[in-house]
Amino acid sequence: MKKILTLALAINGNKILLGMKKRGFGVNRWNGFGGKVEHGETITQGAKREIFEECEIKANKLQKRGILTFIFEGEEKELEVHIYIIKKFSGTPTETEEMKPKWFANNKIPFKDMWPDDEIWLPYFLAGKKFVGTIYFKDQNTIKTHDIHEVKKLWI
Ligand code: 8OG
Repeated sequence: MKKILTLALAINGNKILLGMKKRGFGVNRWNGFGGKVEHGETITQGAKREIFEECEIKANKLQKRGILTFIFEGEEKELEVHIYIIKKFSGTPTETEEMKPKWFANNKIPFKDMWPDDEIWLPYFLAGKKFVGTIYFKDQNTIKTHDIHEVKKLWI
């Protein structure tokens, strides 16, 4: 069973916008904004809806940068996460019930309080590259293996 999710991050100069997840999957970790795509919406529409729900900014321009599949040992579900950069937005990132947004300098990204895979793919993201790959988790804190590589184009 495969679930489609979104994840969106904004960059401003040498800063990146993350949010502290206050509840649910990935609680107490800094992450981009996103969640499950709902029936009847496109993946990009789902990304925009989640960004607004989680930090009250309106994403006017998104660009897809990566597609990662997360597989957890012993679990049937697979997560296919579509990763976007928010190229233009209006409004001010605002704390909601789900996320507390904060800008971080690119050289002070709080990796120890993030999903362990972020250290692997964020360098591609920050370098403006597109990427695809699969991450196999032993549990939510431990990666077993991974295979991520740069691509010239994303087809979906
Ligand atoms: O709707 P929900 O809060 O469950 O969505 C989960 C969010 O977390 C969604 O934006 C996708 C994101 N996410 C995962 N796994 C991972 C991961 O391993 N790393 C990062 N950075 N984000 C993840 O579901």
